[in-house]
Parts: sequence; structure tokens; C-alpha cells
Amino acid sequence: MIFRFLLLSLFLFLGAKSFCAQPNVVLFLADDMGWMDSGVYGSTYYETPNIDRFAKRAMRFTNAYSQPLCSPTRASLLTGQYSARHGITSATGHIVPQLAGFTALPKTAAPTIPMLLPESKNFLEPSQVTLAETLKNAGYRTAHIGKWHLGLTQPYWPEQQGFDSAFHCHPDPGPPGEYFSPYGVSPEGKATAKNKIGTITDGPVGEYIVDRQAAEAAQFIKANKGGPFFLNLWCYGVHGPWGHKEEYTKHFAHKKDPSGRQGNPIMASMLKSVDECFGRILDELDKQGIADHTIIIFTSDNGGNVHSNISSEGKKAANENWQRWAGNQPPTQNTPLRDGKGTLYEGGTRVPMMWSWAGKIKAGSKAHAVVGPIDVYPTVIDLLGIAKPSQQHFDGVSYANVLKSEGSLERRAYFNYHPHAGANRAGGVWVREGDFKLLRWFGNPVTHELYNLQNDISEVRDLAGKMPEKVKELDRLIEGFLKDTEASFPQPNPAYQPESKAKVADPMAGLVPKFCKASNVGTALHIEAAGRTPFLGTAQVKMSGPIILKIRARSSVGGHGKVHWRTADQSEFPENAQTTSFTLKAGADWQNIRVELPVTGSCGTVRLYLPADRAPVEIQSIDFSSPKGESKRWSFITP
Ligand SMILES: [Ca+2]
Repeated sequence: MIFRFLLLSLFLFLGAKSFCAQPNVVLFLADDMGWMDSGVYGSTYYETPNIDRFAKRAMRFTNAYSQPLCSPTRASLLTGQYSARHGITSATGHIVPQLAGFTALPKTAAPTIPMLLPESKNFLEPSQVTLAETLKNAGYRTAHIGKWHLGLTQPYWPEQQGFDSAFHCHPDPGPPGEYFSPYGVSPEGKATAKNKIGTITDGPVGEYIVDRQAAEAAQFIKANKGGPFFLNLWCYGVHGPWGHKEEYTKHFAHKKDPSGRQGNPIMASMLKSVDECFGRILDELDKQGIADHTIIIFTSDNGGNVHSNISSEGKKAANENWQRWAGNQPPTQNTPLRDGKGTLYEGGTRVPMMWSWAGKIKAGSKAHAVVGPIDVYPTVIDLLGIAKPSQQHFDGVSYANVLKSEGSLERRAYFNYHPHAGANRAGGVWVREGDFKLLRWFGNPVTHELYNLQNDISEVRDLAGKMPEKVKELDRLIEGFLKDTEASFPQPNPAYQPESKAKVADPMAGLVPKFCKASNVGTALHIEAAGRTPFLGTAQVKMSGPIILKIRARSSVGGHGKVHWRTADQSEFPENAQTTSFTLKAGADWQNIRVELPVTGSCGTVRLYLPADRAPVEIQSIDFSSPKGESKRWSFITP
């Protein structure tokens, strides 16, 4: 009798304990999935039924941000800090970690380099008290599954940052085995490009790593259904080397996007796999009866990739497959957002973000608060009633009140920092306050762009010239941000010596006007036609293709222009070949025109034909760049 009484007490005690157990947390992070890359966010091409059904039980954010690249976002999610503070400012989490005491900003640079440029930290500092550590200290079982990208060597692995178990491998900008088993990961040794080291084990031949991630996650959920647990699933899709299931790809190859925006069947196939992985996690939570007792977060680590694989140059084997299915298409299109991954424009930083928690977060709701990866950690622990670890500095704030529909997020401004833009280019930082976004480009001199995202989400109307007071006001916020985070931001190189004074004095150096008159008026270059086919010629675009040309121009009547090139080994411009056209719209606003030049091999001479036959064309800048980081830029704005 006493025994039965004790047993009953024990049962009641355990029952009460499991009833009171903290809710579980699932953080699902997609790789390189853009803001427009799911049905619920507006894609009419990709098929994401699981993400879409999740939205029906979640709160969906319309103004959620990431950093422009993966490692910085990942570090911000786990630390609650801006990249300017944690120091991982670029996608360098797979590179050999720096030695202790390294400083991000060099003290000197060669006289040919105009700016001192900071170096990204290649690892997450072990002294950071991560979200995983805080949850583990609160009694959670913690698992990391997938891409880590926050440190190449063992001292910087997830097991050292609060994860009880981890399924991962290094180096890890992408998955092992080109997405398919055998993955060829060794448990021990030195990680190199050819030698993957980590805890990922082979599955059946041909197993797809994203499916395996789902299986690992389901197993973890089942094993820890009594909770509480933290599942950190960082999906390998949709990133290079673009391994995809051809049976899915075939389906999308026959599909047309009714909106005409997207149409890459490889991306669509890979997104379908990511969606299935997420769906399998939702199903497992349902199956174990714990879905309502789990906070689920879905987001991405940076904006959609619009620059990879746009020509057949480069990795031949990968590209043959890419070419077969996707031609010269980039992975995705972020329209209406400008640009993509790796840039500070909205296409690079605005991402999907959804949260669900049954009974606490209103199902099928939408939030417009400006939030980012820095806020996830403080928000999660606030929802769970776990105290902030006192030794951790937080830049992010909790928006639990937004999630619980109890209030709004009281934060004046949100920042995004990316001090890298290719070799010899300094990158920038932006601040968002309300609808306004000010970009500050590091350089000598510093330049600005100002947009009102409320009516210009595509960032085509730069208001910096029209609203100098607003620029000043927001730039003061940026100044405060750089100081507060102790950012190592680019500085003018005191040793810089321009090659020759003449080159500095003449912003047109290297540009030859033909059939036109070009005059530099200090704020722009004015091109007036003096013949039928006015163009600017240059032999200074000495870089290998593919090349991106960016022109900032305007014209009162607009029209069509084109770019014609010959390569270094061609003596003539090929007739009716090697041209790409572009459109300059009529109007008084400055337009940022982006032209992709599928140059094969090394570029020789370029002719930039301008629609100046009916009215002058004004140009503020011309900027050629290659994915390798080479660049040639002309700016006609006098500092
Ligand atoms: Ca990424």
C-alpha cells in the first residue's frame, strides 16, 4: 500500500514536472534563401507548401533582416550582437582561424591601396555565451545539425559553444559530398578543402544531405520528446555547389512563373528539398504530440544569390549541369528588392522570418517591426523567462511583446554593417529608422545613399541630394553605432599615393568619348551626341568575365543603350555578338542600372553606347567589377 502510494506520488511528481517543462525551441535557418523565395512571401514559381502551411500558424515578419553574408548572421543569432561587435564581418568561418591578438584593421597598407580595410574574424570567440549555452544552462538538451561556418578547427566547433550533440563538417561554406552521400567526412584530422572533418557519417549511396538533416532532426526530437530541447537546424540548402534532385528539377523545368520573375529549376528543386526538411520537422513534432509546446522560428542567413553561375566560366563540371537546367540564370531573383546576397541593399539583407508558439503567438498574423538576427537570442530567452547571462553583451532586444501582440518594438534604429566590397573596396553600413534607410559607403570621401522604403522598396530613388538634413541626422546614428560597437571600420590609408596627379585630376582618365561631347560638370558627366552612335570607349576594364557593369545615370527622354566588348585576344569587335543592352528610363531621378556582361576570358576593350541622340545623358558613376573582386570605377561627383 505504502509502495503504491509512493509510486502514485512519484507518478504525480513526474507528471507535474513534464507538464511544467519549458517549451522546446526549434530554430530553422535556410542558407541563401531570399525574401521572395517562398509562396507565402510572394513567389509564384517556387513550391514551398510546408513553409506556407507553417505561416498559417505563425507570425510572419515583413521587415526582418540578416547580415549580407552567412557567417556574420550565424554569429549574430548565437550571440545577440551586431557583426561590428562580434567581429565576424564576412563569410570566412571556413578559413584558418587567426592567432590570438590579431587586430582586424591593419595599421599600414601599400601606397597603391586607398583605404585600410578590416579583416573579418574567422571564428566565433569561445568566450561568447551563446544562445545554446544559455539554454543548456537552463536545462535544455541542445543539438546543432548542419552548416556551422563559425570556425574551422575543433576549439571553435558547436560542441564547444553549448551544443550537446552536433552533426556537421568542415570546411563548411557548403555541404560535403556535393550534397550526396558518400559525403566522405573523417571524424579526425586536419580540415582542408580536400579533407572534410566532422561528425557527418555516410548514408546510403545517393542520400541527399538535406533529407539526412531532416532524419537527424526527427531522431533528436523523438529521443528528447520529454523536453525541453533546443534544435538548431542550419540547412545546407540552397547554396553551392548546387546539388539537386533531378526528379524535382525536371518538374520545374516545365514550369513557367506567371509573374515572369523567377525561373531557375535548380533553385526551385533545392528549395523544395529545404521545404520538405522543414515539413518533416513539423510532422515529427506533431507525431510526438509536442508541436504546441514548441517555439518554432524559421529564417534565412542572407538574401537571395543573384550573382553565381551567370556564365559558363569557372567550375566546368558543376556548370555543365547548371547550364543544362538553368542556362546563364543566377540562382534566384529578388525583385522587387534591389541586388542580392553580399550587398547592403534590401535584396542582400531582407529575409523571411516567422515564429510560432501555440496559444501565445497569434496564428496567421503579420508584423512589420524591423527585426534582425541580433534579436533572436534575447527574444527566445525572454519568452522562456530565462535571465540574460550577465557577462554577455547584447545589441539585440527582445520583441516578445510583438510576438504576443502586447505592444510594439521600441527601438529607434536598426543597423547593418558590411565593411567589405571586394578587393580595394571598402563596403559600408546602413541605418534604418522608420521608413528611411541611409547607406554610408566607407571611402575617401565617404558617400551616402538615402531611400524611403515605404514608397521605394526597390531603392531606385536616392534622396541623399534632396534631403541633406535627413542624411546628417541619420549619419549621426551611424557614427554612434560605430563607436558603440567599437567597429574596426575602413580608414583612409595615410600612406596612399595616387599613381599620378593627372589621374586624380581627371576623373575621365581612360574613357574616350566617340561621336559625342563629354563634359565633366562636377556633379556628373554630361554626354551630348555628336554623331549617330555616341559611345564611351575604354581599354581599362582589364578583368576576366563575367563582369557586372553598374551605371548611375539619368536622361529626360531615356532610351536604349548597349555595351559591346572584345576580349584581350580578339583584334576586332565581333559583329552582332558580345553585346548586352540596357534601358535608361526617362525622368529626373538618378537610376542605378545594372548590366551583366557574360564576357568569356579576359576583357580587352569596352564600348558603352548611350541613348544620347535626343537629349543629353548624365552619368554620376560607371563601375565595372568581376566576381573575383577586380574593379574599375569612374565617379564624376566632385567631393
Ligand atoms: Ca548564406
